[in-house]
Amino acid sequence: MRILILGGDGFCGWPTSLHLSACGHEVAIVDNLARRNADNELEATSLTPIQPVGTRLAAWRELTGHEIPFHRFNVAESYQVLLDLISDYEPDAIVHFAEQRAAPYSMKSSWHKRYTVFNNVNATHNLLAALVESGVDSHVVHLGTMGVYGYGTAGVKIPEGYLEVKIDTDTGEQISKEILYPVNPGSVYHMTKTQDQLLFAFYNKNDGTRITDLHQGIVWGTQTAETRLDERLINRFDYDGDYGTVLNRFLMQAAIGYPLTVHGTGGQTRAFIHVQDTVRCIQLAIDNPPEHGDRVQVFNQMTETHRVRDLAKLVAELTGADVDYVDNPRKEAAENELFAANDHLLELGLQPITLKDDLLSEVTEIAGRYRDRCDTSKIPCVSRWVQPARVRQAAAPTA
Ligand code: NAD
Ligand code: USQ
Repeated sequence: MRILILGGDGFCGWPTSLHLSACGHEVAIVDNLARRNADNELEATSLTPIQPVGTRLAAWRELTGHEIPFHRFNVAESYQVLLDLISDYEPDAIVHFAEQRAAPYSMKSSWHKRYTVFNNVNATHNLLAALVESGVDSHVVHLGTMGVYGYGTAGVKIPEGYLEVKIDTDTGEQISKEILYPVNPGSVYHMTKTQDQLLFAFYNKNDGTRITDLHQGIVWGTQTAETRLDERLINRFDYDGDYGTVLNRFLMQAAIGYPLTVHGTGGQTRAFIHVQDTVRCIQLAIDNPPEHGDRVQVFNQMTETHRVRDLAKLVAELTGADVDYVDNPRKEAAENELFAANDHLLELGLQPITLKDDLLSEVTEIAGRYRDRCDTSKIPCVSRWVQPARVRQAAAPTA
C-alpha cells in the first residue's frame, strides 16, 4: 500500500512510519516540525537524543534500503500543497497525527488555546476537503483520544464511539437510535478532538469518506522494534510539565530520584497503551478499512486502565521512589472510575503489552540511561486550567 503519514516526526508518528515501511508499504511523511519548535519555545528537550529528520531518514535508508520521502509543510495552513501531494501520491491510506496534542500546552494562555484550535481543526478539515477535491479515495486513520468521552461512565461501560439510546416519541412509541457518545472534553486540546469527530461524521455522510477514528488512551514507553535498531532512530521521550504524560514522567522522575508528582489525591483513572501497541493498532486499522458506505469506524485504542496514585505506588515499589502529592493545576474530577470497551482491536488480533511486562526495562533502558539529559526545572506542571485572577472573580459575590 501507499501510505501518507501526517505528523510522522512525532512520538507516535515516527515509530509508526518505520513500522509500516518495515512491513513493505510505500511510506511518505508530512510534518512542519511544530513539535520540535514547541521544545524551543518551552526550552525543553526530549529525554532521549532524537536526531534531525534528515539523519533519521538517512539511517533508516542505510539500515533497510527503504526510502521515506519527507515533506515539510503546515497541514493546517498550506492547503494547496496538501491537495497537490494527495493528488500526485494517491495514497491508499492517510494516517493523521498532525495536531497539537498536549492538554497543558493548550491551556497555557489564550495564544495557546487559539493556536491549538486553529491548528487541529484546520489540519483535520484541510485533509477532508483535499480528499474530496482531489477525488482520491484514501482511508483516513485518525488518532483521536479517549478524552472525548470525558472520564465518567454514567453507569455504563463506555462503548466504541456510538451509544444506543431509546427515545419516547410523541405518539407513545419508543424508538432506538445510535448516536455519537456525548462528548465531555476536559481541555481545549481535548475539545478539538471532539470537533474532529463532527468533521468526520459530516464528510462521511456527505462525501462517503472512509474514516477510522482511533480513540487512544495515554501512550507510555519509548521504543519499538524498529526504533531500537539504531540510536539514530530513537523515539522522543517527553518529560516536561507540558508534553510529558503521567506514566513516562513517573518513570523518569524515579530514575533521577525526584519525588513522583501525583496531582491532588491521584484518584484520576485513565486509559493506557504502550507505544509498540499504538503502532500495531494503526497497522490493524489500515488492514481493516471500513467498506464504502459504512459510517465512521471508531476503535478505543487502549489496553488497560489505572488510577494515577496506583501507578505512582507501582513505580515507587519497583524503584524505591518517594511520592509527592502536589496541588492539581487542572480542573478535573478528583476521583473517577473508568470502564471502556476495547473489543474491536482485540478481535482484530492485538495482543497487549501490559505495564507488568515492560515497566522495569523502560526505567532502566531509557529513563536511567538518559537521566543526565534531564533538566529538573522543566518537571513542574506550571500550566493552570483556571487563572488565579479568574478564581477570585468567579468566587466574588455578585451584588
Ligand atoms: P507529537 O506532538 O509528538 O506529534 C505530532 C506531530 O505532528 C509533530 O511531529 C508535529 O510537528 C506535527 N504537526 C502538528 N501540527 C502539524 C501541522 N499543522 N502540520 C504538519 N505537522 C504538524 O504527538 P504524538 O504524541 O505523536 O501524538 C500524535 C497524535 O496522537 C495526536 O493527534 C494526539 O492527539 C494523539 N494521541 C496521543 C497520545 C499520547 O499519549 N501521546 C494519546 C492519545 C492520542
Ligand atoms: N498527572 C499527574 N501528575 C503528573 C502529570 C499528570 O497526576 O505529573 C495526572 C493529570 O492530572 C491527569 C492524568 O495524570 O489526571 C493524565 O495526564 P497526562 O498528562 O498523562 O494525559 P492527558 O493530559 O490526558 O493527555 C495525554 C496525551 C493526549 C491524549 C490523552 C489521552 O497528551 O494527547 O489525548 O493523554 S486520554 O487521557 O485518554 O484523554
